Amino acid sequence: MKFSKDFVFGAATAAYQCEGETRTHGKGKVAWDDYLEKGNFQADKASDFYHQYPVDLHLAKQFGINALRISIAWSRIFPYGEGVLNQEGVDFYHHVFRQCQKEGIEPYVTLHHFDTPLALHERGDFLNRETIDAFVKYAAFCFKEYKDEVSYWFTFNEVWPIATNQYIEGVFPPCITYDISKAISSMHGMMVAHAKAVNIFKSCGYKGQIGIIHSLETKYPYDPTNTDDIRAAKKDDILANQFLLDATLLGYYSEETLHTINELLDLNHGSFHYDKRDIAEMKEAANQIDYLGMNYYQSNFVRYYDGENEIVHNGTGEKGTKKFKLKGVGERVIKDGIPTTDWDWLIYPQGMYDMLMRISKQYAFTKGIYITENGLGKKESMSDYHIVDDESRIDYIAKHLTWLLKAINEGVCVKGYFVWSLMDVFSWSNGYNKRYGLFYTDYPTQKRYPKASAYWYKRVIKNREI
Ligand code: BGP
Repeated sequence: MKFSKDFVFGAATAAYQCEGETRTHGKGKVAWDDYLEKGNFQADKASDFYHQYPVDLHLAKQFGINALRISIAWSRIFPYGEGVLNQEGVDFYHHVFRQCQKEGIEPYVTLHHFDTPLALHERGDFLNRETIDAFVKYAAFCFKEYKDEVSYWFTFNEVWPIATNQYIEGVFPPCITYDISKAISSMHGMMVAHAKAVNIFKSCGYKGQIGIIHSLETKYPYDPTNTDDIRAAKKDDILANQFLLDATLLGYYSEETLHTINELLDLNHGSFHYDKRDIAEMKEAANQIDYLGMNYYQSNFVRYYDGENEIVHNGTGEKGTKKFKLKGVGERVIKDGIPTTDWDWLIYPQGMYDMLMRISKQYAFTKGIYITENGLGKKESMSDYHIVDDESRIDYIAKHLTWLLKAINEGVCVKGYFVWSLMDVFSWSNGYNKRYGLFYTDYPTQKRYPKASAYWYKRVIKNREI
């Protein structure tokens, strides 16, 4: 049971989480800038990728990693989202991509990773059709500008987490809570923007490939013999997974999906309207995408819940503080015997396999899936001898790769796997004490130190087996 020679082993990053220089070199603001200023941590300098990228790319290369997920910061290119162009930002990514070429690293580039320019965010983000139009122009610009340097594109990173964190859980700006209508409409807005970008990419005949990334968590009934729990898990799945899988892979929302979404909206006095032309655009894109990106960290066990909304975010790593009870959907609970991280994320590698099998069966999707993020977030420190012995991360990744290989052996077309993250980076709602990197970032000096997991991953890549 080995990974094939052409299986891609990579690592992932995102612009806002690693670059730093958030307000300099002509970069326009994003909503996070002001929001974080009121809190306990900032995204400057993050991992200083803006200056350290040659170091990071070289390290990746030395450790056998030949593919890297990078995102372009939209507001570094268009400071206000549209109109004025910041040439310095355009050039920065040329430098990064050329350095990738020099090191023999394939960049997998995401256009939107949680960082809509502030000017558009303030006008409603993806609830406003103007943002869709601006995104499509920005995407078209990047396709053309970087056509000789980038062959693998992703339109969006994690549509559901953006929607739920902005409009249901309230932990991403604009920090609105329990507004299901806004969450659904913003997901639809992003899916239309994705579809339009894909269709433009294809109509221009670029040589590269394109897809989108979803965060997919398998939803299991807490008690598999209890019909109420089964229904709760199904509803959670439709809201967080199936709505987006339908839009991406079918190009329309199935009757089952719409039925549950409307039921949920009725209960919350909300509504969802869309234009028929959106569906035509989505269908065209569904036929044309080249692959699906799947981020996988955890799964959920869902129990029937009849009460009001109550969501508590664990943003500090104090185990057992997270709560998720969503009115009309259910309650996500910890299940005995299943380990959790300090942030209460359930470690359940089988959930990755179950989701891969489900996508291939339900949607008969054979074009190829990349696991675009998977990894373990933990509190870590480095010994005096610069050693970070992250056995639990190795164990986490090894178990996920084992289930991944099982899915491949059973016929699912998985083309690659990216560890989140290459080096330690800034974590959106957790700051700097949650580390994921294969390389330890010593933030005061910005030096990188390979963790035990980096050496282990290097062996896996070389031997093509776990
Ligand atoms: C994904 C995001 C990443 C990254 C990761 C870990 O949802 O795409 O940007 O942040 O999760 O999340 P966190 O940093 O909240 O632990």
